[in-house]
Amino acid sequence: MRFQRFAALACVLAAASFIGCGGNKPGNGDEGDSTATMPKEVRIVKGENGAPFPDAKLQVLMPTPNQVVGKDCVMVKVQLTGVDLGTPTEGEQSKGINFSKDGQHIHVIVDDKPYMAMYKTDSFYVGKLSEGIHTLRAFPSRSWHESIKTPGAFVAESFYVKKKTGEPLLKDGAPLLTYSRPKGDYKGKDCDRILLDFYLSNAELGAGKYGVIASVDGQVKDTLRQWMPYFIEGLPDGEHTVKLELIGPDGKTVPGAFNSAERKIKVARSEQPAPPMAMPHDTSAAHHDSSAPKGDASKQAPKKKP
Ligand SMILES: [Cu+2]
Repeated sequence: MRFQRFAALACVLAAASFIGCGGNKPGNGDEGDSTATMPKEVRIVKGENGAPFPDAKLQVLMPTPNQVVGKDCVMVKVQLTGVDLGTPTEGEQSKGINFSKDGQHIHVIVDDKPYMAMYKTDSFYVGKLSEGIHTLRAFPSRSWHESIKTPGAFVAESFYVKKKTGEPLLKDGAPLLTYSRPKGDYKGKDCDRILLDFYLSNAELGAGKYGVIASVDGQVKDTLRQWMPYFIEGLPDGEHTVKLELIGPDGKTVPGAFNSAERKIKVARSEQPAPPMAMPHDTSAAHHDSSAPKGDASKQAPKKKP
């Protein structure tokens, strides 16, 4: 009874927003300096791969592939090895980019929505879903939201809510692009280098091979030919649309429900991330990446992020 009440509450809260890892690193008190340097040109620059997690392996225990979930409020359980959830990734403080003070987490994506951040392996409610088929994708992330690209760390599956209706959007062996970052709101110095990161399945990037076209506000900025993190620099304050599109060796968009994806993000240099010590743990909506409850959603309300 008690569990059900908690579960229902968590579900309502989770459903209220597909909230995500869009927070900001703790402020250091001098972010105001960056307002003086207004960006001149938007550009995408190559980043570097974070230290590997060679043993990372993710399995989704619930829902199982093609499971018909009896309730519209869906709970996800996973098993993750090779990555310690909730611990900082070494080097996060030195990168000068947004990171979650809650540490390493899993990006959980339902259908084509922005990801939600999962900090424990069980009892994670992904919200109230419509009847019929849905797609779940998940992969672990460093604390600065760079995906862990170890083979075996990515899961994509279909499941159903209440009724086994609808066609699967995932095709076995077909090239699949999974948009991860950027997402949400960026404030203060986090605005200067914004991580662009994606997951790729069944496709190899390279000259004469597949590519990912990255556009910002409708303008193509680059065709990315390496599967690695990039940074968007020079984005002026305001709302922006970032689009990633998988193209084949022929230059055409690869068919598939998820191979062209876009997100709106908000950049506000003048807004300061909340000071890290200003509020008790787990109540902030502003300064860290808690799109969702850390672990047991039945006990902790998710933090809303756009
Ligand atoms: Cu993240």
